[in-house]
Amino acid sequence: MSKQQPTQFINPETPGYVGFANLPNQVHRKSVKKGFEFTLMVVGESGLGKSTLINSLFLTDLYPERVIPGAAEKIERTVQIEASTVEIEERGVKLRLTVVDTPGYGDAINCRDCFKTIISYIDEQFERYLHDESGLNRRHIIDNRVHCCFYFISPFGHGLKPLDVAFMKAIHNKVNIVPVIAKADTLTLKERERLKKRILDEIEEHSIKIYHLPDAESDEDEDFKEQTRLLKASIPFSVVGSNQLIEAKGKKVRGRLYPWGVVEVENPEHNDFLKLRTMLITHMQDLQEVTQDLHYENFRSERLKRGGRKVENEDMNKDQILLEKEAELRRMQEMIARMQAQMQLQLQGGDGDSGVHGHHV
Ligand SMILES: Nc1nc2c(ncn2[C@@H]2O[C@H](COP(=O)(O)OP(=O)(O)OP(=O)(O)O)[C@@H](O)[C@H]2O)c(=O)[nH]1
Ligand SMILES: [Mg+2]
Repeated sequence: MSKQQPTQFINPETPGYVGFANLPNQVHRKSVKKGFEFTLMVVGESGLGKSTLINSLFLTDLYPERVIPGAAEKIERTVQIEASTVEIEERGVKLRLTVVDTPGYGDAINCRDCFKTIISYIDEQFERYLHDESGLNRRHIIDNRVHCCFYFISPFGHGLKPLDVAFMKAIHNKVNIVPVIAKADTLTLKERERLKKRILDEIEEHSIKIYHLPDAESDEDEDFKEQTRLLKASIPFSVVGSNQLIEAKGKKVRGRLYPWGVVEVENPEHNDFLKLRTMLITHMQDLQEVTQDLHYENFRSERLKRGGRKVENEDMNKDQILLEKEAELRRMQEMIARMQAQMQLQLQGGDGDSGVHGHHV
């Protein structure tokens, strides 16, 4: 890792300071005035630390003085989709952040069901937005569309699993995927680099579309350009999460205590957690724009093609269509049988001395 990284990704002020108020320097003032509405989702195999990470990411971290209900030290297995919304204000800039935690899937081969609820959730938010957008009160639509999805990849495998490939492909036209390697503390630096490369190769090989950070505009300052380059080079971010505050170097830090030392979550030398958060904050607006211009547009045009039929009922519709087709086929077969019978009758009746002797049907 390069020597400059710590200064670039370290939290500048209090531990609870995220830094999105600095956005005016980097993004348009317009959306800063309006405030941001942003939804982040986490998806991946069970036990990879999704719930732990999102707790570290914003919900508890942001309010060190407040007790957040549900953010207990020990996180239980997530069993249903849970969306929590926090409204944060930093230096007059408002952010309404929703974090959608999803139940991790297991090793079962038939995981279509767990895919389905997550995909339906994404579609439902599009659906709701479309509905609100075509309503009368268009000025005050609450945007709950999923703007970004952290896809958790196991550090224990040798790359992507078939399920990862299938899942990412199932959602890549609906949401901005940011791949992350979970539990990076279980990997050596060499192993991390190898796994990162492998995952990127496999993403390419399987034509999985992940979110691409746009290059910094030429008029941005050099620091921001350098930051963007570093962020790009870090994908897939390898992260560590923890809900424990540990004494290290005389202060309390979020970390994981091992016999040989402490892995600090917010130490860029230890893992990419801060890079991931910086990426999210500095690219919040771009993630929103891609959601609107690409994913939502996809959804909308699909809906129009279906003549307004709901996308969320896709599978149900497929079954229904199949049933209808079968019924139609049966009707046609019956019709053909009737026509054949009639032709036979005509043949026998109209051409009496042709010597055809058949039974009347
Ligand atoms: N080594 C290590 N363990 C972690 C890390 N993050 C979380 N864990 C541990 O992994 C276990 C599972 O964490 P969870 O956050 O519940 O995982 P999850 O992905 O939300 O799991 P499901 O809710 O079942 O999908 C817990 O015991 C965590 O303490 C990490 O970065 N490194
Ligand atoms: Mg969980």
